[in-house]
Amino acid sequence: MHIYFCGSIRGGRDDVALYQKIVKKCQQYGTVLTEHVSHGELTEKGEDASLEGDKAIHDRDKAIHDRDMKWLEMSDVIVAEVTQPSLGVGYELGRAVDMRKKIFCLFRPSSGRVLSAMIRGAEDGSQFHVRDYSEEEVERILEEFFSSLAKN
Ligand code: 6IA
Repeated sequence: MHIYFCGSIRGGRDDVALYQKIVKKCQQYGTVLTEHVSHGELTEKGEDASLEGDKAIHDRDKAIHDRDMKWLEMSDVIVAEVTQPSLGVGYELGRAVDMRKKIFCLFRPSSGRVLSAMIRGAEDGSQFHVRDYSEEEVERILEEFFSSLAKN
């Protein structure tokens, strides 16, 4: 199984340790195409943009976008940690809905945030799922999700 993990990068890296936990758990069930999203050394700024020209930045970002869209097409399941708001994650989820992919969003109410209505409201009981959780239960919740997939 190919799994596409979504987590905030330029939206902020506060939850990167949790992304690592999620990716590690997902790897028990398949190949995580976007493992780098959980890498601690990937910061929201990335390479020093001041050393690059506009064209270089555009070319690099286009390459990232196009590669990610290819991976999204290839994936069987999308797992997204959506607590830290991220334009990129929202975009990926919208594209994944359009591709009719199976989507599992994880949100932590303990963050004090309120999840976007465009994510919460996309829940449809079959392809798009949103699950509120706390960090201690993340592994169990992923186990439940992947075993429910095996039954369908
Ligand atoms: O808007 P965000 O950056 O928070 O979007 C994060 C989401 O977009 C993740 O789920 C990734 O799949 C995707 N994404 C965004 N940036 C990258 C990236 N490099 N490499 C791969 N996927 C990405 C950005 C490096 C940059 C900080 C120099």
